[in-house]
Amino acid sequence: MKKNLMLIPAVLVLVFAYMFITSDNDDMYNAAGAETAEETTITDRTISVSGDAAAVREQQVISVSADAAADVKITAAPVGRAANSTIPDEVYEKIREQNAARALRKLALYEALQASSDEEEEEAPPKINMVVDLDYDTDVDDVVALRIAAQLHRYERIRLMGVMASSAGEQPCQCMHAQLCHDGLSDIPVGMARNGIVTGSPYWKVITDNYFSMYGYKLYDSVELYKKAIRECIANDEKLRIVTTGYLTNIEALLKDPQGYALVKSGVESIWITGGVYPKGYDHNLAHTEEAMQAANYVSLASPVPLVYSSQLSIQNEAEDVIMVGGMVLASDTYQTDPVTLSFRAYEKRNNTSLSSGRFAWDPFCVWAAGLSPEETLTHTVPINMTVATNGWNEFSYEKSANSSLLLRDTEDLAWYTAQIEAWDIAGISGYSLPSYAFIIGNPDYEALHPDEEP
Ligand SMILES: [Ca+2]
Repeated sequence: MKKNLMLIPAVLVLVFAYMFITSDNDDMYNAAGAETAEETTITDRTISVSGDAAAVREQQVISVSADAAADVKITAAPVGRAANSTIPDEVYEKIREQNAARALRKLALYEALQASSDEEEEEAPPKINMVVDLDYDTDVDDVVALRIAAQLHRYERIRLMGVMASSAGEQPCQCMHAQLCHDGLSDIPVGMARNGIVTGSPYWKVITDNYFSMYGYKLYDSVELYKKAIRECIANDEKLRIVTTGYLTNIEALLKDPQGYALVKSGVESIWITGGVYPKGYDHNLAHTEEAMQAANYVSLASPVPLVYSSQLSIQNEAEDVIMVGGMVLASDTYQTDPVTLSFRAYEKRNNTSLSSGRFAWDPFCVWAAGLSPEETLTHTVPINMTVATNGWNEFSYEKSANSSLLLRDTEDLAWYTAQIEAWDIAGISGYSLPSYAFIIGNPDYEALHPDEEP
């Protein structure tokens, strides 16, 4: 079981790596004849399309339909692009062409999967209903975390039912929507903080300027969006998993809402919280302001459902080496137009620093671990209680019967975690050069490195 689950990300990466590597020299899949800015018709088609092809939807920025036996129509979904976009026309055109070619490859893959699914019946892993609640402001690990959530949704491992901002105002909401537009997920609803914490951001403007579109933009009050998502889960006889990478102010407001507490109790499976220093220390998310501290304490004491804390231990070992992510995006983003790249460059400029080897993986690690199985992410939990003292220091204390738990890694091989998370960061995102994919293939195989760990 463990072996099979661990194979999933490896297979996923290999499939996409293979598709990208083989595509560029393969005329069979090349798009031809861009008729309008938004539409490309494939005329030189040599793959066969089954009757279900009309239902196939390229999940990134393309929809695919077969309206005649001989033609496949590729339609680019509207990608936000403000008048003051800094990304040149020819770059957009190249990205669109790559998307069209990728859509055809996806059709081929879809058919191959259809054919193979008749032969062997593999049980699909359960899809997790998820809302991700980000501060998405000063630091860039939130941008990578949102990318991971989008990717897990695109690859049907989670159902991303909404993203929330815990920093105040509509700006972070517009920016998150802009990033989701780039990733082809403009229909994901966005929740604005009711009692958000006022911050600023080096990257809100550049991502919003380039990718914001009103298309699909659905802005809610965060508490209302939480309630909507939970009610939807309950109606389907399912539960919601909440993941936070910022302040807990939205969750506090939800628990204090007249219907919120009961809804959480009956419709939320767990709340995963990025934050905390083990065994004790100062953490930004839990203590940045008086409101943040109060929210952290309130949620830790009042939550009727289990909390899972992803503390600094998740990404850092005893030697204080840290799991870094995002570096591969920077290195392989051919046109330097990915929202992750834009945010990293803006952060570098503001802080006069270099992020070429990535940024600390605090937020992405938590989303990644919450979206996959412990077997796939090599993680486990131990029961724990958490409180925040008036001086802002949090403290974790082990208690066998605690309702909450601390997320821990199974191994100190930090490079393995970086490679896994980065594979999700860039899999199937257009505009990426080949070396990054070759690099992923070249990563050491975990089981080969740890032959004794398998039973
Ligand atoms: Ca954050």
